[in-house]
Amino acid sequence: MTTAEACVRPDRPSLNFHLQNAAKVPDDLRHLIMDISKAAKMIHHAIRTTEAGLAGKTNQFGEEQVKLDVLSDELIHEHLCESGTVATFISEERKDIIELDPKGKYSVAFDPLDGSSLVEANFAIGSIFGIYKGKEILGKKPADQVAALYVLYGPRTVLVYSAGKGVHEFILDEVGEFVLIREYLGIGDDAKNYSAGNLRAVNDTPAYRALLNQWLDEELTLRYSGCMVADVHHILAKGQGIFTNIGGSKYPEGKLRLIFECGPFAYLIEQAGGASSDGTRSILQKKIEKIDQRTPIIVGSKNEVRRVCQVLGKK
Ligand code: AFP
Repeated sequence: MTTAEACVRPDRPSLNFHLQNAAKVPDDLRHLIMDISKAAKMIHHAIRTTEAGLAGKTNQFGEEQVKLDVLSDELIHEHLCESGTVATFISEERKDIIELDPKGKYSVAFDPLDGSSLVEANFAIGSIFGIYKGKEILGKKPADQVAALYVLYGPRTVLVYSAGKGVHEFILDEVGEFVLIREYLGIGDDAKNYSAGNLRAVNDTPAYRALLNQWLDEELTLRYSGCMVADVHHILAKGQGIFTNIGGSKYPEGKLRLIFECGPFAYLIEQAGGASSDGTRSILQKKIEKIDQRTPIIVGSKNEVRRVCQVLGKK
């Protein structure tokens, strides 16, 4: 005799279980996210075992690459190949769009190691991924992402994803599994913490200086590490906060790139009930024109994003 038994939800659901049963993503997208998570486990290990020296190469933007940048990029490349679901990918460490599998349903944009200049200081660093349907990312908007995720390699390694049904956080446990620690992360409308990047811009953008003074006067708490993954994760973890990286003379559009950093974070933050803006409209609605496109970004608690846009608008 055979009896049918439904799978019960484990106390600590794995990423795979969650993707299948809570987010209910299509199987091929689940495989892709699981393969990305495998690459992240390798990067987690590499960070702990690789000497933090320079690789002596430069990336497409002429920036020096550290060994871990190169390694992380290669590990992700290998795992995207293995997934058999990826038509093309774009990495912040490469200058071209890479074609993988013509039958692949998805395209992936990623920053393999955000905050790599912090490696030698042993600060938290991360990897960021935006996943799109189809072969093309250029011409689309970050709103077209079908999923976005990041992995934060800090004192603990966590993975945070959204596939359009809330934002969920997993921790890498002692047996190498990503297990759920928090589901449906939410962001309150008001910010108590601020995280202000590209501060060199205050010299030629008086409104940015005015904004900083306002935060100082109001005694908001500064939380800024120099790694966007860690700084935006702080907002999601605390359920409030504001992150800015806006333009000045050195980086007229701010320092951060639409496709690799701002797009995925705008998707995650808006999924959690927060807001994103370039000063005038949601980051999710910006057309992706080129690989190295930068954009000013203001993300986090809704009321604070609105207020920052107003202050910055008064140039
Ligand atoms: P690196 O990957 O070169 O370390 O840059 C990290 C980063 O792109 C981003 O994660 C930070 O938010 C930003 O740079 C910080 O730069 P500034 O504080 O100079 O604006």
